[in-house]
Amino acid sequence: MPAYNAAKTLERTYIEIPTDLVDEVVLVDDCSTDETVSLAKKIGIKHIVVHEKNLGYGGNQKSCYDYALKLDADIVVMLHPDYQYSPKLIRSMASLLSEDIYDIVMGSRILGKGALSGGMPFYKFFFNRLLTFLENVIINQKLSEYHSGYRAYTHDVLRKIKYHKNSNNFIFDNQFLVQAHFYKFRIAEITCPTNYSKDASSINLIGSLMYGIGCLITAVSYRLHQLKIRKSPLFLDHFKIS
Ligand SMILES: Nc1nc2c(ncn2[C@@H]2O[C@H](COP(=O)(O)OP(=O)(O)OP(=O)(O)O)[C@@H](O)[C@H]2O)c(=O)[nH]1
Ligand SMILES: [Mg+2]
Repeated sequence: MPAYNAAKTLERTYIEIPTDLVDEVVLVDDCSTDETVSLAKKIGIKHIVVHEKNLGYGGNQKSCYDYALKLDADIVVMLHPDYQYSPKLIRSMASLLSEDIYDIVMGSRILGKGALSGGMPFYKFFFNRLLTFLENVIINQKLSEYHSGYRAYTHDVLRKIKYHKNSNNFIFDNQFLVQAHFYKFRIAEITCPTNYSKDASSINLIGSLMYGIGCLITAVSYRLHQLKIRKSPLFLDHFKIS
């Protein structure tokens, strides 16, 4: 769980995690100014990493995955601690990976009809659809959305993708997905309800704009790299000069 000021929703999220299936819960606190860390200790989360300064959503995930790899996890599920995504889907997501049908599972808010009724602001919905369309065309994929924060990865995916090269900001998730496509990992999507309650954290308008531009830059970088026109450090391992 990448956490930032998640005290209002952390416990609600944590108690819904299926503990019969999940071996370890890791929380990385990104220098929250609320009670996130003391609450995490109180409710019994064993693995807590605290950043001394705020690195951002991507920087937080880097620490999460480093820690998960140190624990030698087979399957790693990123779950936002703001109760935006239901922890009850972990079982379904993990089973697609454990059966070796897929390498990555995305919880998609766009498959199905729940995004707007779940409270997603209309402008986020609109740009989600537009960016998804453009990204699918540019990178030649067929995903229902690239912007969900509910994801499960196998150990191999986290070993292969050099995520430390990615941004420390929100664009991290998008870069990761395009890298996954580059390395030809098998990506599944399952439908997932979303909950934009007043307690859930949400990226602001400026952040959303920067994110949108970053998505397009990432997709175009991928295409240029693949065509061997311009190298991108995101995929550098695989760049071969012909
Ligand atoms: N905003 C923010 N969130 C962080 C940071 N580090 C970790 N997070 C966590 O990352 C999660 C995602 O942040 P949100 O602001 O909700 O962004 P989002 O869910 O991708 O976007 P929305 O769909 O608009 O909610 C939250 O659960 C935060 O607790 C940080 O530096 N800033
Ligand atoms: Mg959110």
